[in-house]
Amino acid sequence: MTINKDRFKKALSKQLVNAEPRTPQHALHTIASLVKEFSESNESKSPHKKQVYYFSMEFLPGRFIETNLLNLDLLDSCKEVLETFQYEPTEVFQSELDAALGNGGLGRLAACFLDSLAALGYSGHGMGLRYQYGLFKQKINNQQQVELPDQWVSDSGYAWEARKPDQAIVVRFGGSVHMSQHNDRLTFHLHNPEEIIAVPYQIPIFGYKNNQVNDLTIWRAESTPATSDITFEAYASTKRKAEEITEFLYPDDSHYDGKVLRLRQQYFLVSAGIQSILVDYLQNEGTLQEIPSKIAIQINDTHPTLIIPEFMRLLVDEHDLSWEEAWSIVLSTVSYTNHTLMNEALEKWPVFLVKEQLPRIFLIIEEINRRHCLDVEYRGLEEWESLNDLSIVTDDVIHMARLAVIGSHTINGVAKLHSTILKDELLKSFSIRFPERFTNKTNGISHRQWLLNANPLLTNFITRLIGESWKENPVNLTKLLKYTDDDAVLDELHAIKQQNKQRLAHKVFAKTGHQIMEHSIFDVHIKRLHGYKRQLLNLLHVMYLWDLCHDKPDAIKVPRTFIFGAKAAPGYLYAKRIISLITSVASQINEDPVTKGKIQVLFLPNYNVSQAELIIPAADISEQISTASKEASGTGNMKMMMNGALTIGTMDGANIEMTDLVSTDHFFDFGLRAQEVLAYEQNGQYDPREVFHQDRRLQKVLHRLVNGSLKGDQVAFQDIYYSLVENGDEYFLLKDFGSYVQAQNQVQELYLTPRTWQKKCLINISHSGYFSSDRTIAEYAKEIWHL
Ligand code: BZD
Repeated sequence: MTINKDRFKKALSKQLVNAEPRTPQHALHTIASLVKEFSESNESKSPHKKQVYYFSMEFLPGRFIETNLLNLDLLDSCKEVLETFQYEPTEVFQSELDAALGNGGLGRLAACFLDSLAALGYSGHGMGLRYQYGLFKQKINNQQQVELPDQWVSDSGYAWEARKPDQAIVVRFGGSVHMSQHNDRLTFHLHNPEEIIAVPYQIPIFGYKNNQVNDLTIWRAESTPATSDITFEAYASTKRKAEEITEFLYPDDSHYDGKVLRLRQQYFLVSAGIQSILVDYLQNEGTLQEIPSKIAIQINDTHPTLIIPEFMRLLVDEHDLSWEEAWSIVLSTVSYTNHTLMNEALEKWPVFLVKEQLPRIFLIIEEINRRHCLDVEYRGLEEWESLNDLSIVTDDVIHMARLAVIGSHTINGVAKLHSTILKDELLKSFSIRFPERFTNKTNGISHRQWLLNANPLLTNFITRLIGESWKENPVNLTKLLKYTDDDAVLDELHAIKQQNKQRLAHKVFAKTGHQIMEHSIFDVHIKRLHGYKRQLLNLLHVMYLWDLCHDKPDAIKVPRTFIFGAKAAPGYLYAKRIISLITSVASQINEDPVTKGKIQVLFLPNYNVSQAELIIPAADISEQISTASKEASGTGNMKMMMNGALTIGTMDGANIEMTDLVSTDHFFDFGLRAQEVLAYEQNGQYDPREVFHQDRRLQKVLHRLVNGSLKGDQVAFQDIYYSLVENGDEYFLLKDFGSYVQAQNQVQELYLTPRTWQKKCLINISHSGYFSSDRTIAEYAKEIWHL
């Protein structure tokens, strides 16, 4: 789709000239309506192309306005018109609220994938839920996280969506299954189910200057219309029960919780999604048997795994295929991405819940499992230690990852290390049975959003040096390597970083009243708060520096600003306590005259995509310090690398692949290796008390948590102390503390030789093109979806 620039400018001018009210929000809606109008006349499912459907419980795109205008090549024209009518373009753009329909990395990855699918000209469609409330807004009151509802849809509606009531779908829960026999064939019917209407809302996704228009469909749950015989009270309760399905996003990114509402959300998504895909397909295309050559379905973690039995139900119960025929279609169409190895995050649904909510689906899962167990028994595979090890259904629970593996033709992890551990440890028996199914697809990020959009200064500079080609083919960033000894280039690179730091400092000052030291190292730790991500290790180092400011002030040779941004899951008490500790230490350090001009600590509340767009271009140091083996990939690491930060990190997730590209000379690595962590976990021989008793620095730092010298929640601080010293230090903070301090010293030393520092930044930028999600999507397209 090409929108003619002049036509767009004319149309926009015509609307803005008499716009009422003259608010930024109104201007935003005007622009979005025009873009949607232009795009709707062009959107079509290209009938000959294979269609990819990306099913995800979360999409975290943030704002669309600038991405869309950039992709449509209308950004400058739009700014021009806005200015003509005395609007401030940034104000208009920033009036868009973030669509925060995701928790963190997994949802953000889904958004980058949609962007890349369109940019590469594939027909890709997101399938998600339209939560009325997105991820909570975070406030800090008295050093505590407070969660507030996120009303991302304003009174005037959400600018980018279009409601499509004519394409609504009925989703059925509960009821009882009735079996009958017709000509040798068992048929299944659901009696008296609860019926809920799924209404799709479509959001256009534009390819980068290539006329491709894809879409993200988010489904909203609504009740069936009232019948004449239903009482007001009964109807009110039906309506409530329907609408609660898409009322809010579960705000936990790391812990499985068997809540019935979550199960209903998952089934609602997959049932509405796959039904609509089949309706669409059968209207326009060929036979059911041809589906695998026309459609690919990717499931983002196990959350949409019920698509496997739901797809079977539709093919067998509603389209009369035999079990074998149906299974072959499902298996050749669906593939599964795993995002975590952590046991507490693996979904296991109680049998009673699934039976009660989805009785027919439960029977199908049992049948899938029966056939799977028979197959294993028939093959006499010895590696299955017991039935418990192989069965989808054991005792009282359904193992969703097992169901996903058995019903998918391909299973991938999201970084090399992660995929290896997945294959050799977590799903070992399954990878022996289905070796050909397991593969790796290292994550990526949209360089359009995270470099072109977020960092225009750096973008223009790169383009001046190496031309435009890197925008379409980001691996061409390696062309920058010829400038690593060019003083003028390195000076300019430094100047750009400085301007981005000032931009952030102004924003922070306006919002919080904190004056950031603009010439300090901006040391950035932004991601969800979790024990394994080790924000606390960062803070222990900060507290150690605090002691140093008092004891040996000359040891701090370069001023440093530690910037944290993190939301904790509301039910994750330990994570919330760490936030309290960070904010407590921050307030005391920032007021201590001894630390003045040396160290500063900021906890920026309500970390989200829009904030990330400001923080990432300003980062000097990127903190990627998870306990090795725990972070599946990470994507913040890639964003900061692309924006010219240096990484301090463990050999975990995609960090390893970053060092493969730039070598450890251009990366501050430290800490236990994954195999060491796994070995300790198995042999139980790690004793944090040994480390504690040998390290005076640690003793001094940790003493503060229990001696009352920190203001705030003493119970919380003591609990943190015990988790580290007495309760086994699950995430090996004390063990890695020494080597982390050493690596941080190297950071400081390197910053004292600015030329070498800048050179390393340029080398990191040069190699970051590999981490564009265009590369990732090209790999999925070729090796998984066979587009
Ligand atoms: O997925 C994250 C991993 O922790 C990262 O290492 C990885 O880079 C990204 C993308 O692959 N996982 C999540 O973000 N997970 C969730 O957000 C989540 C949400 C709901 C339930 C469980 C997990």
